[in-house]
Amino acid sequence: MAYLIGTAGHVDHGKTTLIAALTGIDADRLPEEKARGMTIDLGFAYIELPEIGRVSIVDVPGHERFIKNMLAGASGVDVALLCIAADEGVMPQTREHFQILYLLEARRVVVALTKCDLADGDSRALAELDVRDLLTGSPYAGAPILEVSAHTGDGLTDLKDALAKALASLGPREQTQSWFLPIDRVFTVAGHGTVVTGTLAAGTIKPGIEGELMPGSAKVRIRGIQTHGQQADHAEAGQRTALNVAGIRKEALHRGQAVGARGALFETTCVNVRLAPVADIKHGQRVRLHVGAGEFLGKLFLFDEAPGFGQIRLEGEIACAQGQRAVIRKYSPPTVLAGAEIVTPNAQTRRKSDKQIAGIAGGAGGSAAGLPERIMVELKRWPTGAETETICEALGQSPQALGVAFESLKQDGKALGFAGRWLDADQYKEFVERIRAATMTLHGQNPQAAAVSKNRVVAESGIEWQPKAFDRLTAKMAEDGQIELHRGDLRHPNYKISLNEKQAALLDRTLSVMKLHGAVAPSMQDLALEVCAPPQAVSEMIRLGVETKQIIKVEENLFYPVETLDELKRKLRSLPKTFTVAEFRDVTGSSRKYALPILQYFDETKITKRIGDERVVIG
Ligand SMILES: Nc1nc2c(ncn2[C@@H]2O[C@H](COP(=O)(O)OP(=O)(O)OP(=O)(O)O)[C@@H](O)[C@H]2O)c(=O)[nH]1
Ligand SMILES: [Mg+2]
Repeated sequence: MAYLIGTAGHVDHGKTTLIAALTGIDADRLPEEKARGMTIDLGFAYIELPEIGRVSIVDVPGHERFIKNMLAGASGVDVALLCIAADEGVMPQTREHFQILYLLEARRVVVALTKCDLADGDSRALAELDVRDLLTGSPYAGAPILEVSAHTGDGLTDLKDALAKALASLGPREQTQSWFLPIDRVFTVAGHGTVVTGTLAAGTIKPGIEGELMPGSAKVRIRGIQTHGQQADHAEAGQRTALNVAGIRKEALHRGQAVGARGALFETTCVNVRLAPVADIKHGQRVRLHVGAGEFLGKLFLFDEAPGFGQIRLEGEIACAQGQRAVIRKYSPPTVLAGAEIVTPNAQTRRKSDKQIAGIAGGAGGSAAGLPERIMVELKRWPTGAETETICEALGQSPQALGVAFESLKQDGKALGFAGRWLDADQYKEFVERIRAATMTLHGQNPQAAAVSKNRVVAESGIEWQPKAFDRLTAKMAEDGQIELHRGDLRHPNYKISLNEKQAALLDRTLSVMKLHGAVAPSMQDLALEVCAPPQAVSEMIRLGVETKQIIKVEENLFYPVETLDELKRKLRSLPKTFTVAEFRDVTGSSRKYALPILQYFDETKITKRIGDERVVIG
């Protein structure tokens, strides 16, 4: 398990010095930082902790002018090391950083009361009271406070233990399938090419895989990975990670972009967010959205219909992931307005769209891990089934991102898809019943038809789907024996054509005469003469016989009663193992005119099989 510790605290409160004392690493890497004795941009280190192992550290600047850089490094922090100088106590950026950590959902806080060698007992006690006040009422109320001095080394061992304990108390990180890395630094290494660094925000990553860079939508290949300054065979979420990337020039890369697995990220200019306001927010106000390692300008709009949710329309393209945490600041002065969770990364700028609002509220549960559940919630809202695109839009996900979730729902039998149209299992059951009931009703309206047309079932059942989706649905029903397909028409399995007495008698007579003729089927005229009925009436009887499955059409104008064909099948058995049409003709006492179509029908129905000029019985 990989973890990230992030420093926080007011300028000059000893963050960088403390990290150096704990790890031996000077995180101030810029010449300007060394010259000014002040952190300007993010610094990185790592620490070995008992029973935890190696843990990444991000050191942030405390000066208010560099809050933007602090925000770039503060995402994904497992344990925040909040540094407060014992001789000064809580100061403005102590509060501001603390608020940001809370909004970005840092999981634990450990407070270091720094520079204790400079403060007497009273000042230390006063500072500690200050800190307790700050923590009270927050999720970090029970955070440990440790007195330390980077100069004398006092309290450092206890601090390490407290950090280890805080990390050990964390549950496993939420598992996500798709990796992505917000980029906070870009540089080149002689002989290696372009390197991007960041805190791996989700998933795991191995050398050799491909990723997508956003914004820019470029494909990149991960040539190599470094963590904690060493080559690594993989990196995990939470780790500071350096990726040696091929396929992209350094000039095309900058902080604020992100690289990730296909489908993990969205390139977007409009996001819907769940808001956690900490100040007054005005509808239409210009804001700074801090997501990943980037700061982006845009306008914030509030949804009247979905309180607690808003939309940010950005001034340019940004990269973000569904469920990602963000901070919103005022454009000027840049004070913190709210925390945010990206609920719809690729939102549409249609404020009043019902679909979108409901989708947002449905997505309030929030994380990528809950996608199947969120699809199920969404499906319930569409009594006639939802299109894949509708669900993607409502959840703010790409079809690729939802593919796995749909597949797992299908596997579990919770949802069914028919040519891009989805139903949950209960809806499907209801649809099956509606289609069966509609089919039965239509049978009743035309009792002598063997089947009813799909179009009429569509109209009768009110399931007005595209023909392709409806076909898939009825095909599945047929597979499960819930409906019968009859040359594209539908038939209820329990339906029996009802004939009146006269019809039944005429059909019986027709069948008897047909049977007498065996394989040598009479012409319609002859049959009519023998049955003593008009040819039209006999022809109608043959149609009814076919629909009731008592007569089989072997070819155009050639019909046999089922019993006659059964008899002919029996005759097949008296033939040699392989036999010719002539041999069949002779055994049935017919002529080629009848023998050949009958054998072809037997071939089709897998009773016989043709091998060259001969046949064998297979069925
Ligand atoms: N006496 C004493 N001085 C300290 C201690 N820790 C830090 N300092 C001094 O305080 C000053 C600021 O320390 P930094 O570590 O740069 O403070 P910082 O919080 O990283 O500052 P920014 O990154 O600019 O926000 C430096 O001159 C340090 O030498 C300490 O434990 N005791
Ligand atoms: Mg510093």
